[in-house]
Amino acid sequence: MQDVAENIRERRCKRVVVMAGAGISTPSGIPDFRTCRSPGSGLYDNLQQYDLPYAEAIFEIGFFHRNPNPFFALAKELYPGNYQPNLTHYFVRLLHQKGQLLRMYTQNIDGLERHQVAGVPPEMLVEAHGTFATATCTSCLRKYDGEELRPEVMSGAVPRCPTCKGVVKPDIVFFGEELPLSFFKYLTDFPLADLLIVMGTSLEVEPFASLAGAVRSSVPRLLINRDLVGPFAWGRRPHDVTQLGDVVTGVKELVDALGWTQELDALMAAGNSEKCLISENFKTYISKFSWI
Ligand code: CNA
Repeated sequence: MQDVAENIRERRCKRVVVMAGAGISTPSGIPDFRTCRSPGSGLYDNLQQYDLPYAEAIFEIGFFHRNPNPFFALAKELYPGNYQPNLTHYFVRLLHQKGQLLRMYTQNIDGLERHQVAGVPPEMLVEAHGTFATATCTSCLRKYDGEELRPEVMSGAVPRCPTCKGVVKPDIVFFGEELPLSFFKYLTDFPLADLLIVMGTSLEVEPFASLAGAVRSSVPRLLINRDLVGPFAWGRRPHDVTQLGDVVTGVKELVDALGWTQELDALMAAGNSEKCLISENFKTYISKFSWI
């Protein structure tokens, strides 16, 4: 870890690729699939009432066409605005601000990395499994902004296209659907990368998982995760580094070793106060209508 930190600090690594999964958002309060599978998790318990044959059915396109209700129960929970980014998301933004991020590849659909949230610009981010920010009618293919669906999703209804009455599906990639074109940026990014950071993922979902093997064999790969996963468990390379345990603690250690702690704290504080300012402005705006 110290060597990795030194390489970043001394700017020997200037094309860092980050691969992330649900584990970076559990500290923000969003359960990952593992937690979802275990009874006792709020999300899992919520989904029980929908009688899913198995947890992953919620992301199967065939199941969705038969019964979209469980997916929209999850969508209501995960819709942008319900959760806040944590230190791991801001670390990626800081890496970008330092000019050392080549790209972040995330499997997450919570949007916490995004420009409007943790501040990773769109061109730096590949949301490999899609996003709630846009949506498409499953019948006439009309495009929608995610915000247009918010009232229906939040009221627990299945959003319908006003034109054809088809179900409008957020642009989340379901099992059995094509990955977004942006995913294929990996073809040029990974051979260029000089460091790969993998965090908060079980590396079980393909084709995303295989990207971990797409960097050159001389390139160091750093895993920050609760457990050993993918090639870190079965195909270690000489330059691989693993930091096992809580992801926030692991990233914090890296940030401390980099000497970036103050900058990261400032970035997070600014992010939080921006949100407070927005909500204060909103409160002021709303108070003007208090006579209603
Ligand atoms: P996963 O299969 O649930 O694996 C998560 C990994 O993160 C596991 O190895 C955990 O041990 C590890 N982990 C969880 N919390 C922590 C923590 N605090 N510190 C360290 N390690 C931790 O999730 P993947 O992302 O690998 O699987 C891909 C699926 C999950 C994608 O298709 C996602 O769309 C889907 N998913 C996304 C979200 C989200 O957007 N936040 C939530 C749940 C599921």
